[in-house]
Amino acid sequence: MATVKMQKPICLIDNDESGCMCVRREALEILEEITQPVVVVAIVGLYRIGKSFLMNRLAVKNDGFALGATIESKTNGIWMWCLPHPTKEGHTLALLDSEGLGDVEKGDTKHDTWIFCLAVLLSSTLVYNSMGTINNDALEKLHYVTKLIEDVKVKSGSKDDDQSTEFISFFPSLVWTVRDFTLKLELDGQPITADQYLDNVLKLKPGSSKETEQYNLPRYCLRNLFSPCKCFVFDCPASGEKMKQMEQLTDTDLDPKFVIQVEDFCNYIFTNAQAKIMREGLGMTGRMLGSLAETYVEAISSEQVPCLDNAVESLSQIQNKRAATEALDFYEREMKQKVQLPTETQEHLSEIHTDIQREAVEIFINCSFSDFKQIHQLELMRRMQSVYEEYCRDNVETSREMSKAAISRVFSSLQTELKNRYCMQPGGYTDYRSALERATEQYRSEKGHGLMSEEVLSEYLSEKEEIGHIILAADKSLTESQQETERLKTVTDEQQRRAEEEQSRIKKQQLKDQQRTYHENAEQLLKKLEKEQGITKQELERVLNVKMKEQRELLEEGFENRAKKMQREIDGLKENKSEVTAAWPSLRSMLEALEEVAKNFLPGIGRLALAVLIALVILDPNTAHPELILSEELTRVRFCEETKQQIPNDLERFDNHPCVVASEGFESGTHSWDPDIGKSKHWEQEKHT
Ligand SMILES: Nc1nc2c(ncn2[C@@H]2O[C@H](COP(=O)(O)OP(=O)(O)OP(=O)(O)O)[C@@H](O)[C@H]2O)c(=O)[nH]1
Ligand SMILES: [Mg+2]
Repeated sequence: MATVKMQKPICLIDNDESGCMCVRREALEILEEITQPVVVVAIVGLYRIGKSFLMNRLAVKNDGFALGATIESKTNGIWMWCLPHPTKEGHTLALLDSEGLGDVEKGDTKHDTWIFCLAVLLSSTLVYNSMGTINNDALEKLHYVTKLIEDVKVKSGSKDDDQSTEFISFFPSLVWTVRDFTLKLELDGQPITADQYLDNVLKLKPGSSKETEQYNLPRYCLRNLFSPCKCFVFDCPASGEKMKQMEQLTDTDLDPKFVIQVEDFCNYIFTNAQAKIMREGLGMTGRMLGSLAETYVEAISSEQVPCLDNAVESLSQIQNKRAATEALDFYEREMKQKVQLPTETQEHLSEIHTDIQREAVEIFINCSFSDFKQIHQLELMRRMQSVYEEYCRDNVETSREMSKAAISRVFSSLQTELKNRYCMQPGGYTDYRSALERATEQYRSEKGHGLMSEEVLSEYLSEKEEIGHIILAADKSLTESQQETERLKTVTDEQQRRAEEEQSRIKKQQLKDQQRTYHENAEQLLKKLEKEQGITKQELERVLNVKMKEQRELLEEGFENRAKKMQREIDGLKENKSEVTAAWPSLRSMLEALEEVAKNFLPGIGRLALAVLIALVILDPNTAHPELILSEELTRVRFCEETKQQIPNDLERFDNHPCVVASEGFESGTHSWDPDIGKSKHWEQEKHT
């Protein structure tokens, strides 16, 4: 997986000559090269308060993002600097420095809102930079958050509903940095941390007057949308004169306290900022980040309301197409490199194909997401199958040609003898037969004619059958001829059997290959879906926790109505969570749907595929003995003596022996399952129908 090390930042998002927002081609080209997951850290905040300076520190540099010593805004649009992540191996750190908000000279609040929106939507960690203290003013200036909710939709078509629950899944975690912090971190005479300070500032004011509502709105939005919230406070970096040439200052010129605070901040970001994750847990690569930026900017510049769901969908289209192309390229490249035609057997070609196909499917599965109805996976399967079939045809053809060439070489002296009629004399038949057998033996002992060697030999020998009879008749008496004809029949039958066996093995193998193709795809898809279900559940759990924490705080602060309203969201989330678990059997129907389409180009899977469809044996949690721990998706069980779980003493539950009932419904077909027992020494399985 590739990363890049940019020497200096470049502009990612800017306005073109006509004033329209655009994504810079050079930046997209750089992102295109990054196939690693990216940790995207963006900074936003009012203009001229050291944002670019802080981002340079994250790049472990003094200069890079341009700083300005005048009152004029320095950074325009969004700038990008991609570097290998200093602590997370295999990750790229993408720093996004944004234009300062609220510059009265520019006076374009709409533009400011979009810059803010893009920083939020593209980043996995958002740094909000403010000056002095977190006062009401700083919070109110964060009205871009409220704007964001007005200007962006999660789902297309949704209008007035509270989308904050869905927003949380798309939103980055927030780090608040306060520069030139002048207050003492104390509350009621007790020292507090910067995080507690932020928590305190975000507390709501009781009451429902217009002013109070206005006061509460940004706080409520922040608490509701960003989780977790982290805060860092910084002292003033240096004296006034020095600050004018900050780019040239080394750490020794700066206030040591400030240096430590910056170091703490950087360490926190390096350790805690996570890679940007797409839905279903797929880590976003640089390439995907580029496509995402393009999609959002396109929506903004065509004055549409950016819709997060649509953006994700169009990103998944691009990404899945790309994943399928990459997987197919890999398959074609590897096959070209590893296959040498003709192969000695069909099995040999099949083994190479199976191994390469497994890796190709892996490439696709690892790089794709939200592949609706498995459209791209099926297309990849179809195209790989067609390439493979072409290899099979070429294999037969090449083997035919080589076998024919070998036959004319090996049998050439016999041909000359036949031409010169040497065999048409007494004893000629015996000579002819032994010459024929010798040549056949030599032909068989030579390797490299490929999988059609017996078939081609058979064809050749049956062509020669008639001449054999003529020689025989000329040489032997009638009785001897009859005896010999009978003996020859056995020899011919044997040869035919060999050729037929060869052909039937080829056909069987090709059929088996089709079933393997289906299985490989179905298995990898199933694993991915299992993983995604787990991630979806975790994400729901996380959002649920955020909401419950918020609800608790609302209750503590005396906002009972809001807390009640939040209960509805919480109930909805809980329902979603149980739906995810209950949706488990639907995975099976998804696999059946895959099979239904795959049958069109893999006719060999026929009904057999249904019969060997991976059985999802679901364990029944109501029957599990308390010492048995079931996996979340109810497909695995673990014995744990130390932890006797506190679970309801159900009537159906095993209480004597550590057992659990697993069930699966079948209507027809032969079914099999392989229990994976790991290193367990004691286990038993009983089948009841
Ligand atoms: N008071 C103060 N000034 C700072 C701090 N950090 C940087 N500066 C100075 O602030 C000026 C602007 O710094 P930048 O990093 O360019 O600020 P910015 O927020 O990126 O500015 P824009 O891109 O124009 O919005 C420079 O002269 C820095 O020396 C700080 O923590 N406190
Ligand atoms: Mg700047």
